[in-house]
Amino acid sequence: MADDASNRSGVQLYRTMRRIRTFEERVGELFVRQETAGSMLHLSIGEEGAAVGVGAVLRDGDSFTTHHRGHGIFLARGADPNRMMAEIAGKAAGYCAGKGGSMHIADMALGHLGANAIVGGGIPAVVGAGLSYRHHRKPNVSVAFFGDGALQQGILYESMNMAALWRLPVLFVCINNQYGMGTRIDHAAASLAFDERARSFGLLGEIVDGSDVEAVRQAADSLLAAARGGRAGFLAIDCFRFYGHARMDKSPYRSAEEEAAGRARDPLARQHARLVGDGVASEEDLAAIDSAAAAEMDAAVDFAIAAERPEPAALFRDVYGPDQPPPVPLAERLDRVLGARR
Ligand SMILES: Cc1ncc(C[n+]2csc(CCOP(=O)(O)OP(=O)(O)O)c2C)c(N)n1
Ligand SMILES: [Mg+2]
Repeated sequence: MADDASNRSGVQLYRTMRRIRTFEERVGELFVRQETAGSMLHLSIGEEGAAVGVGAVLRDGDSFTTHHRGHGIFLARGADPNRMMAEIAGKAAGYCAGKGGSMHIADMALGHLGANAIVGGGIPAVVGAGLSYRHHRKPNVSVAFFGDGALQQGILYESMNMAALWRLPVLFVCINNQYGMGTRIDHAAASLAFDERARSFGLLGEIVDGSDVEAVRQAADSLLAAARGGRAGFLAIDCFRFYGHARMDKSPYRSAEEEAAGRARDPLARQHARLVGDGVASEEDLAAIDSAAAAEMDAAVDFAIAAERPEPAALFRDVYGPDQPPPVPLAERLDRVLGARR
């Protein structure tokens, strides 16, 4: 879906953001219905402008990694909501046959090199991907998406240095939602001029308002063009995590005023107002997009709940390398070890 003009149009940006938000609302419902495979779910509601603004200007064949809050990014790159929801439910029809879950989805066909739950953990992989593109003279870029928590991780700076030094087609995208768990960014970083940090490494560096999806798209477009030419870049997208860190977090560390101000920075509401105000779409047009997204994501929940669980025999499939002997299943090993005593 990636690089045609219609994918970049304002209405399409709105549609993708709505699909992401509705998907995540349904993930919340899946959790309440006790149908998710794990208890850790990180929703990116409020951050859709980041995922969609960058996702819309990536091309087929480009690659990316995400942090633990990556549902929206993968959807923006064309993920099938049925397979995603099934993965979150731990079902065999999921992207990783139910083994990855919410925080470890990957799909090489769509360029998703992997979500990673270790803060900063997905960043160095894009340097490797960028090196491979340069080596094989491919026109692609690789993008690392990570949270503001990774700004205080050394691996980011090792990766930024290498990408700049070797002139790799790489973009570092920090989704700054103001919080790393319960710690606000200004309690974690002495300077918030993250673009300057990047420039001091020899990268192009920018900060953009994540509540404005069109501004994110524009900033990402020019940084990606530079990255394809060997000038690596860094983009900090300023936004707000509407809800708690994970499902059980009610954000007791934030005041009601702060939450209200943050939620007023809603990328969907802003794009909605822009499209209607500019006469590009009517209220009815956008309501029709909203209902189509609701129907699509309701169907994804039904699909995930009805899907089959993986066979026990699939436990070790796709986990070990082809030249590694598969581990002996536990029951069999126990039988062997304890057999004599049974
Ligand atoms: C190296 C490491 N340290 C600590 C954690 C625990 N942890 C999980 S998420 C998180 C906060 C991450 O914040 P941020 O990077 O801003 O992403 P966000 O959750 O806001 O999207 C922390 C500290 C971890 N997963 N990995
Ligand atoms: Mg954060």
